[in-house]
Amino acid sequence: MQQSKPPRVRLEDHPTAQRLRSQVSPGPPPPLTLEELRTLCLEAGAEDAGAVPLEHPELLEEVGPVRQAFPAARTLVPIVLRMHAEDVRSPSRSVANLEFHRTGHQVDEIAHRIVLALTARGHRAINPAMAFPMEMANFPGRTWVVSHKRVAVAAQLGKMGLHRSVIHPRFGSFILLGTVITDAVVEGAAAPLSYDPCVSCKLCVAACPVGAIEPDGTFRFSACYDHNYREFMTGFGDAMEAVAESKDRHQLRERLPIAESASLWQSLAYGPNYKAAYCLAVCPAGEDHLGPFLRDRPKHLAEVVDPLLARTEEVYVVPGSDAEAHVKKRFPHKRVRPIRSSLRATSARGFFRALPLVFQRGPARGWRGVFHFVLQEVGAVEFTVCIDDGALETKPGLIGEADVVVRAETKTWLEIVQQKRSPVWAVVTGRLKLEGDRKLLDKFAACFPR
Ligand code: B12
Ligand code: SF4
Repeated sequence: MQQSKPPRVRLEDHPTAQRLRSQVSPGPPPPLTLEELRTLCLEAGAEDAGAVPLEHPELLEEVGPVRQAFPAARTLVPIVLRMHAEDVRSPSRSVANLEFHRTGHQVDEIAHRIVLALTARGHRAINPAMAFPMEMANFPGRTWVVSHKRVAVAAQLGKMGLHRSVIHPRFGSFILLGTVITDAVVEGAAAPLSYDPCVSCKLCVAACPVGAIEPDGTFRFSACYDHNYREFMTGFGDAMEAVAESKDRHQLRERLPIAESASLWQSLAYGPNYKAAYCLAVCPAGEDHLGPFLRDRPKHLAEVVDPLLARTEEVYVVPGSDAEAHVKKRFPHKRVRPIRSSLRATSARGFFRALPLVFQRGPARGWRGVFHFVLQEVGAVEFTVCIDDGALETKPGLIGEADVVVRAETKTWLEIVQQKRSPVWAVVTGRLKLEGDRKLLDKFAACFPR
């Protein structure tokens, strides 16, 4: 028998709507003072906290992604949690990784408590992840909702260290960060930090196995990403490709030794594990850590830095990269593990944006070339790349006189870059049009090894 549907209630007649309409509207909550907000955060478990309006001039790049996640956003509330330094410094990386995970989970929990406390006071708020999960549909572009480092620095909680992590004046480098995004208006601003906690000792430069931190502050993104993040998304992709390309289990084991797949399993089961983070481990900055370093620097070197330098370990590098040259020269006792980079562009603009992230200074030294790219998608995407004795400059549009002009469909060009298609095939079939010195294009390719 067919059941008759109950009659639909109009919104005006709905009992919930009627009850709510009969109540007096609470009106907007009063603004919070910075001190009230800090107290709320500290009570929730944060060890330091601040607030900064979304319109802060240092946060321009954050506005789009933050509003995308929370259109009502007005204020960003950075929080700081301490890690236990001895754990992070242990040469047994499982100990360090446990501490990263423990503190990371706490950041997410505490940020959530702050969101609930703000909600109870009538403010709307969300807490994006400390790290993961991220917006992987945007990969390999920006996948994070908010840059916790930028927010913490803008709110005067610390300064960016030479190692490109934030150093807190008291807790030093042993911190993880979170950010609550709220529609609350916060009155008051923190006084600017009067000094930089980084003491310029450059131990982070010396300790990084892949040379990701240069003494002048340049951060080699791909070096850190390829090695330290081996068991995150990019290394996992490379491991899957090894499975696909191996003809049998013996060949697979040459590319993915048993200890590595066990380690990958551990990361998948218990949360991804970093391979290094030595830049944070060796850092003596911050009131809580500088004392022992000042009193006995050789002891710090012997007990903290040297054991990490002396570790025999796999170091994951793309063949032809600066990282490969660095590990071979500085750490001959570490084992070089050649891998394929999974940082691969999927659009012309992505290719252009990724160039500074995967650029290698070594193969770019001693020559100069200007390259014009005209890649066809829906319309043409044009950009100029100038390589000049180890330096890279990229600009939108076709600027200056080119030594080489590249014209192709974006799809064809990306397939050549990813070694799916040969450039000779593409030229012969008319899919790739090259003008100028082709040898320079080989030099160009060497600066972006895959
Ligand atoms: C992307 C990212 C990375 C990248 C890039 C690191 C970097 N220096 O920015 C990689 C994978 C290499 C990385 C490594 C690590 N990270 Co990380 N990472 C992030 C993330 C998601 C965003 C960083 C960010 O704001 N970048 C933008 C600007 C502000 O950074 P920048 O230094 O000016 O820019 C450099 C790179 O980001 C890159 N870049 C710039 N634009 C773009 C765009 C795209 C699409 C990409 C992919 C990269 C990129 O090039 C720049 C120059 O080299 C944050 C979490 C979050 N949601 O904020 C954690 C975060 C920065 N990471 C953190 C940590 C702890 C680490 C590691 C120590 C992990 C570990 N245990 O080994 C290492 C340290 C490496 C180092 N010396 O920086 C902490 C830092 C805490 C602190 N004290 O500041 C954060 C804040 C996580 C957290 N919630 O606490 N990380
Ligand atoms: S290790 Fe030394 S140079 Fe590097 S960030 Fe820390 S204090 Fe600065």
